[in-house]
Amino acid sequence: MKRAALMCSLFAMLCCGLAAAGCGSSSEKVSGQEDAVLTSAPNVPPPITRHHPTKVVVKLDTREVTKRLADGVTYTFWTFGGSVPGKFIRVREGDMVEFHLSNDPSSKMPHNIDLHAVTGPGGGAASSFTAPGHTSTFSFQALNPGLFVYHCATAPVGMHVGNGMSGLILVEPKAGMPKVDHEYYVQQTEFYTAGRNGEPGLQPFSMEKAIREQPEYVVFNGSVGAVSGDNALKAKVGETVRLFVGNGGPNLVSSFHVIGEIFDNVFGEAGTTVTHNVQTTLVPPGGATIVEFKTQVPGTYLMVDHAIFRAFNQGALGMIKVEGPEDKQVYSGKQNDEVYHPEGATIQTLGAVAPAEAPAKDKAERIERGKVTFNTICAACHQSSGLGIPGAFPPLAHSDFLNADKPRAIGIVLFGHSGPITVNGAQINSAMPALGLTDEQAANSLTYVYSQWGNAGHEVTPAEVAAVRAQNRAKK
Ligand code: HEC
Ligand SMILES: [Cu+2]
Repeated sequence: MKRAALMCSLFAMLCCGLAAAGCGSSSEKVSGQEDAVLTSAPNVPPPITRHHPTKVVVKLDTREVTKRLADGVTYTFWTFGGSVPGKFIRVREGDMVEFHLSNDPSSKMPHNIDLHAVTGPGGGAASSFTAPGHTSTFSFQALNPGLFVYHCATAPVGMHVGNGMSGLILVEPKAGMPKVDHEYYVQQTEFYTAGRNGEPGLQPFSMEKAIREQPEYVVFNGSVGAVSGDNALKAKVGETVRLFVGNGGPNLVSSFHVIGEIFDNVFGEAGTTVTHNVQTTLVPPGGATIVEFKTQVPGTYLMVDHAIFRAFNQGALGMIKVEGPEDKQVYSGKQNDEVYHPEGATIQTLGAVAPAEAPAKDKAERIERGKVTFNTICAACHQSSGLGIPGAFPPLAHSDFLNADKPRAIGIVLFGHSGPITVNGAQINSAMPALGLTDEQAANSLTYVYSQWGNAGHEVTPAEVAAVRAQNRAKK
């Protein structure tokens, strides 16, 4: 907490003063080439010791992997490099970055990358759009120093980000960063599972909860407990700690706080202005911060989103274990390794579901309501025209597949579908997630779809949806 030497501004030595017309465009000569060292959270690649810009080759892949989200709960994460958050990338201001994005052949979805460190359209998104089994290459110069979020920007963007596709890239200033004893990578993200928090099993993504910004999980480094217990961050008394903190969102602003510590330095929004003696700092989705502190008192410090139900009920809780001699003057209380008792990794389930919407009274009302559901949920993939996107999302317009089998279509809307199907003569082998719709919503959206674009005009009733749901339950 005491102001140490590192307190003076990390980025203050930059060229970015008012008069620096050249700020952001590097006049230094780029020489040499190296491969970027990429690390998984909470690890950070080693500091850059070069005094000149170079060509840095970054090789990152996208993979869809099913892993633990919380105890007893699994999730199919879409990842950069196999885990959430994506690999940490570290370059120097002025570096020429040659980016190779590979999409694993086993992926169901195309992916791309938008790096907020890029100056150029889409942050690289269009240039890096990559089908499964392909690699895209593009280059950019890291003009501005700072800590930047990167994320996937493939439609539906919210779903790619919400499934875990975000990470951090640090562009070190020319003058480098002051040495600290520990650097760690912490990224907050939320997950919108169809099942309630703690509901066991493989949980599908809920587009509806994501649109309403009501996550079931808010976590650091990809899962509940990822930075706790044996995986806690570690430091010794008297050491300096720098946290590179990102927020992948997709929706929530983090009120980042370490219980029992005061940040000596905060590079707010990961820019160049340093603030001292900060308790809690805001990290917006798609934004980052750098915080630094010196430890003085041993114990376990909880890292939280101070929107506190997220910490104790949804998973936004990590630990920093500080070991070493006590300093009774700074803190004289009874020391205990468990200062706070988190109320458990998972989580109480409370009360009733939102009251059900009154059922549509006739087919016309069903179509009208179904249009709303379609446009808020289905159109992200199938497009509001119903034409889909060739190779990624099948058409619902004039769909022979849809019109041929009503119960099958109901099943797809309720439970999702993966694996090859043929729609109007074109094969598609992709995945539609289970969307967690109510019977009423499923009935209305399908009735709308059937009423449009030359389709068969069927009405789908909630009773028919309920029957498909019951049949599916019986099969299990
Ligand atoms: C996240 C993207 C996504 C969303 C959202 C989505 N779908 Fe799909 N849907 C797909 C994909 C991908 C397939 C093909 C699945 C496969 O290849 O096995 C598909 C297949 C289908 C099919 C069968 C194929 C066809 O063209 O007839 C129907 C019917 C369907 N979706 C209806 C809906 C409805 C209705 C909604 C909204 C309630 C919806 N989908 C929301 C991606 C999506
Ligand atoms: Cu993606």
